[in-house]
Amino acid sequence: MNIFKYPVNAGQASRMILGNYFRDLERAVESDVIVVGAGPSGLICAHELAEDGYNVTIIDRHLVPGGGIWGGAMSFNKVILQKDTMGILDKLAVPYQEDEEALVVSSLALASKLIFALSSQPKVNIFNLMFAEDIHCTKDRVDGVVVNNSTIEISGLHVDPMVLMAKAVLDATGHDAVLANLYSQRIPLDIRKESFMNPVQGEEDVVKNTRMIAPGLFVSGMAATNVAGGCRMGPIFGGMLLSGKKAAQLIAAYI
Ligand code: 48F
Repeated sequence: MNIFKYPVNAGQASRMILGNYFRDLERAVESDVIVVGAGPSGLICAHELAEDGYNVTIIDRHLVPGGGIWGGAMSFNKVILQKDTMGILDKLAVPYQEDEEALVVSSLALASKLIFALSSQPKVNIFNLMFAEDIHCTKDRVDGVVVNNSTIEISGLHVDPMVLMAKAVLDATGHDAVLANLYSQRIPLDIRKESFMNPVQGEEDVVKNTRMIAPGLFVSGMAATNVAGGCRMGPIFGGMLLSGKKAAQLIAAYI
């Protein structure tokens, strides 16, 4: 007597995975917005845009989205947020504790709730293990991302990429500001590199520096800090969330 009344065989599983994955990937060929980098600022931006009805594709080069959230500070899995961000945490059902006039959050809870919120959004496609190796431009306007599989990047093999198109692209790649630097290699931008650690200043800087840096190309989070020369801020994450929210507003106004 079998335990499963509806057994799934290997061929079925392969067919369903391929069919469904490539259906999503084909949908992602034309999005409203592509977010490169699934750290806190990119995830929040994608979430806000999807809630406003935009089709969003997020790619991240790592196996697990979440960027720098998971590790907390020095691998101690807590992050700190300003009380001003309580509303965002409540909306995402992220649990927190108040301490010293700030909020203490499990980095595991914050990362997993954000990822869950996005993977449950029908307007969002998330592709992990996919990296941006270049940008697609039409007359200096960024309108796509050149992507490849991360395992190809790791192997060092020469395999040609593909292009995903969008009306706007967000560089949320963190400290490396990958897309801003790729753009600047062709059309120089004023990229200043991030400044010394100063969380109070850095948290203000990251939100203020979230902006469009070239037609169709926006920066958020540490990428915005890196471009504008703002201060580092370490394991305080309120600025990242507000940066993602601001990026979503700017992008929605642009497209
Ligand atoms: O660095 P990251 O978490 O981005 P963020 O939104 O947040 C910064 C904080 O985590 C923390 C901090 C808080 O005060 O300073 O550092 O600015 O996540 C960036 C994501 O981008 C991915 C990378 O794997 C990471 O998950 N990424 C980087 N380069 C590429 C990329 C690329 N070329 N293609 C795809 N993904």
